[in-house]
Amino acid sequence: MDLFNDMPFSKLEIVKDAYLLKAYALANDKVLITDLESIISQAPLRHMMTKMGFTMSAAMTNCGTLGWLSDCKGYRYAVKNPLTDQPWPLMPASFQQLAILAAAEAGFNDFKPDACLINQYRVGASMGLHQDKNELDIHQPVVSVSFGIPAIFQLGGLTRADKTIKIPLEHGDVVVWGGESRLYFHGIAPLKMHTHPVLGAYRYNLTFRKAG
Ligand code: MD6
Ligand code: FE
Repeated sequence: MDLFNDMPFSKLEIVKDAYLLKAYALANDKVLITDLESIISQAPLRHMMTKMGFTMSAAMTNCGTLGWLSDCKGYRYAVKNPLTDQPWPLMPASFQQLAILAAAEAGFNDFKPDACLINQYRVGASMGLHQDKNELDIHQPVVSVSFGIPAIFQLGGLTRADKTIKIPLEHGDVVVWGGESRLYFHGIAPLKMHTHPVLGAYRYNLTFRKAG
């Protein structure tokens, strides 16, 4: 599979060290979606609880060596899916290749993702402003892939009070960020009603990380 760079995409530096690779995953969306459906069938999506006892509006699952979890004990990575007591599904080759090539496209040349968090949003679902800081090595970037209906990504700064910029994300878009922007607050605004021809009224986001 060397198809990733065969279709046109554009690269935009949103803020320092954060890149939008517009339509980067479009060339391979069929195989990526097939692999996504296989993961979801092995490790079903579920709504996790926050430490404060709220139910998250995005449903989540994982693949890779480590999976991200949230419950009454807080946020962490774990090698097993607590719902099945099994390891998370393997990270498919299609996912690994996309994440590594996208990271390199943004200048991060030795990205070694061991965790892929999968978020599923229905219309109206959102994700509040947060920082990704549960990973051991924050020198590694995060690669984020969007499929399905569009969303508005909010990107702020190092404090929650910093102003955010709004970045529309559509099916096939990839965001890569690390370096100076790695700990910036970010979130997803409530999704508006749309329908995607393959995925229906849902958005899927894959975030790849080196967690362990
Ligand atoms: C989302 N993304 O796009 C949520 N985190 O649905 C994230 O929380 C995220 O896109 C770190 C890096 C990139 C992201
Ligand atoms: Fe995040």
